[in-house]
Amino acid sequence: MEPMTYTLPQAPKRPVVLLTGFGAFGGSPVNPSWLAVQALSGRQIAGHRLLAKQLPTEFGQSLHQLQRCLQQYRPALVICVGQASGRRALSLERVAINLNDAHMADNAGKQPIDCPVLEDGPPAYFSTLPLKAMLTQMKNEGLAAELSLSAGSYVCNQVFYGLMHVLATQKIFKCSHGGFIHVPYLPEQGEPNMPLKDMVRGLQIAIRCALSEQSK
Ligand code: PCA
Repeated sequence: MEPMTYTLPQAPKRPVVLLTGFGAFGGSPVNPSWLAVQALSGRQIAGHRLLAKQLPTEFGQSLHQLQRCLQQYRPALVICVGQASGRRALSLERVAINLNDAHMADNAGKQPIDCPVLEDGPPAYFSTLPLKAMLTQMKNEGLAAELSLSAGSYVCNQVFYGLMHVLATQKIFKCSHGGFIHVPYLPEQGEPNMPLKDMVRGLQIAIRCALSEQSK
């Protein structure tokens, strides 16, 4: 007689929080945005599984890879993270603009000047993260944090704009929220800077806060 085979009922998959960071660029050997999100990959917060993906610092490719991740994981929450030299605080970005205007070539040698991210896209999108609540909680925890009105016009803004466009226009993401956070340099990269552990702590606060607002 054939042995009976039992299949265990599949545990329901946990909803995903997608975190992205960028690969190194501009001559620096590291990018703190990747180190910070990587440190959180695989952890769980409020019943969600955190998943970190690295995007290349390249116009076009970065957005294609993000779009592929969005389709594959259908995250409930997306926080894209990038490095911003010159900033001394975790910068909670409010607005993504439909403009690529690169002050230097990206890692593939491309330097778009005054081009839209998306032909016929709206001029801008707002973050759908609860930025003010996140800011308050980060400050209460003793972290340097600020709201920012511009994510620039380089690869980070392009990814931020592309993310918000997908979330705004695709039905499957109508309950998903997303946005962008810039982190300062690490101490070994120069001034001003922030230790990696503070970046990681700030992101954990951001995720917890966004998930608790979403569940209201
Ligand atoms: N910072 C750049 C691109 C990649 C990154 O980490 C930016 O602010 O556009």
